[in-house]
Amino acid sequence: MPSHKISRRSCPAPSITRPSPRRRLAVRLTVTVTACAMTLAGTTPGTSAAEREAPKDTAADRAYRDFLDHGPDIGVMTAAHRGQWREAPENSLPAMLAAFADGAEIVEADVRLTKDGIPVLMHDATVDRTTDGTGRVADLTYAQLRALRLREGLGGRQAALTGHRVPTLAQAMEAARTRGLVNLDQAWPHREAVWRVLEKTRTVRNGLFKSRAPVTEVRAFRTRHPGALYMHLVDDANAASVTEFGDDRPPAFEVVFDDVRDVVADTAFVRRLRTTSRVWVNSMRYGLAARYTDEASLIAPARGWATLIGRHGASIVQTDNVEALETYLATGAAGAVPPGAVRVQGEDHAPGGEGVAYHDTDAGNRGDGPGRPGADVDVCDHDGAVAVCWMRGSEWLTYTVDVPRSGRYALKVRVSSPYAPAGTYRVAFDGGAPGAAARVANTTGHHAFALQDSGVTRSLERGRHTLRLSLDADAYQNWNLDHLQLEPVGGGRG
Ligand SMILES: [Ca+2]
Ligand SMILES: [Ca+2]
Ligand SMILES: [Ca+2]
Repeated sequence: MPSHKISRRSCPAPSITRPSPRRRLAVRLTVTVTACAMTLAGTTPGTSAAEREAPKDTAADRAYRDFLDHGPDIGVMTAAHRGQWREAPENSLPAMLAAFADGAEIVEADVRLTKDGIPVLMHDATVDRTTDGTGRVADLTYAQLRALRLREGLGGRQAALTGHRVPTLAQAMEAARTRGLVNLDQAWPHREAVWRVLEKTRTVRNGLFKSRAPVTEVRAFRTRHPGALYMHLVDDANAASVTEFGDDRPPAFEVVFDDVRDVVADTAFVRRLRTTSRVWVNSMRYGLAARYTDEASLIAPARGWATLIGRHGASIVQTDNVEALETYLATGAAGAVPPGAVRVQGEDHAPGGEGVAYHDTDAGNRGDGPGRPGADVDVCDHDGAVAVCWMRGSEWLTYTVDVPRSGRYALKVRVSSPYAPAGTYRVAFDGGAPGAAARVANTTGHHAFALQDSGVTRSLERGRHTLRLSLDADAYQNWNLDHLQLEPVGGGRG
């Protein structure tokens, strides 16, 4: 892991309540400097014992207080879906630690019981997708589960194996104790076993229960465990449960709507929730908050996070893009093109038809995305990421690129694929010969886009260029192309 992340981990989030998303950057930076200074001081021989032992206000303390704060000026909290699965396997300890280090106040984790009753982190009912084993979690002892290795990212049969193991809930809670909250998804059916783990690990204030169970059932649990943090899930089917809570509403509601006309998406409804509680929304996929998604936010925040926060009252956003959401909350921008770089969308190929602007192996657009009228290029809409899909051997695409200043550029491609190998392509500039084959790495999902180095660098004069990307005919090809990006190397001076 890059060193800047390690240093951020030792620099807690701000202790001041963030007044508005846009002011977070200033607050964060100030506190980061102070906290880093404190960390350094702590390792200096001259520091007094009293200073070293003074009780610290941890990131988890602040997340706990923020979670219970529903005032009008509260900042938006970030929840990391299954942890930072782009850096380590989903629901693994390093994925959880990376999410906290990258600024998440809450990490979502899925809790299941092993055959011998140990709560562990695992999303699916079986271990097949995310490990090198097979079978149901409920049919495996913890010892059997512990022998398995987790696969990278979101897993899948072709995802590489890592050295990481399935964590117990106890291990996860220990890891979270000073760092933040853990959203205990799928834990409700075995909530008493989970509660015992929280008590044993002294992390009652870190564990966030959630359910959409009948209010009487929720009330019984909260009466039994008054210290438990609880969030109630509401959609149009159980919106009335909000009223059933009476004066004893939980500190958060998770609001799920597949259409902006849903009752729970109504601004008046959400405003009422906000008087007593935080409002949690999910931006990972279409249908969780209409079409407001992470990927849509990366194209324009108004298509996602900005509208969820501004119009739909979100004060907690669960995301698959922690760093991008943190950047948005701090600066108001998301998915920006790096300084000096040029980005071309995969679907925005040069004008002209088959054999001129592109070669596609089948007629028409096989995807569900907005292709160009009359063009055969296949375009898909992956939860807001519009990408060329159904990419097959021998196909090629031509792009027009306006280079802002002369210099040397490195080509990166934002791609996705659940396969390994996923495919190979070659790049030619201005009608020249194609270069060496570049490999597309497995991103562990068609919907899991990542910016990858192509290995291609090229000196380009300021002005218009053509770039042709062609897929080797004799290689397996099954990947999606969101965009291409030329980034200046060494400042891009010409
Ligand atoms: Ca086609
Ligand atoms: Ca195709
Ligand atoms: Ca695109």
